[in-house]
Amino acid sequence: MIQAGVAEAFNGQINKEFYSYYLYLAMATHLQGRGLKGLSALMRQKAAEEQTHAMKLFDFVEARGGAVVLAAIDAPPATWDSVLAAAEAAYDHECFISRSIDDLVAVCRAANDNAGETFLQWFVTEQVEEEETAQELVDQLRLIGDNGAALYMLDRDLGAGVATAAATPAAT
Ligand code: OFO
Repeated sequence: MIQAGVAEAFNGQINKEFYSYYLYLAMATHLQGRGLKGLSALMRQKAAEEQTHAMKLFDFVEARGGAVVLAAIDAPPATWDSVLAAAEAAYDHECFISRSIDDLVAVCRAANDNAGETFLQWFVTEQVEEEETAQELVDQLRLIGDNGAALYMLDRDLGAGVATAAATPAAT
């Protein structure tokens, strides 16, 4: 049985993951509106991942007899000044989520909740990858600068990558 205070902290993280879902969806539609279909598809893919993160936490709280309480999800921004600004916002958000996961691990440790702490290790590892991929996109966009042709090619390549990933069955 999960302790009430630990469940409350997990509920806070569930809300943040759903906010992440909203944030990436907002970026997806913003980028679609700028004609960047590949980047938009990448953000949609990330949004879908965030939904699975939220549901992993949701299922964990339920499995341990805790109460899942869904709070209101804040509205994300609707626009960004540039593609780079959106990518930087995504990177900053992932760093924020990493700190939040660390805080949640600390809550589990303080409550001597070994199941919670062990479960969260997946998220700790996932955040390393999430920060890295977000940083890579920022780096690529900084290199591209104002070069429209290079942005076109990056967008095309990212779109192809998302399509390939969608067509490839997940490893079991
Ligand atoms: Fe973007 O990461 Fe969830 O946790």
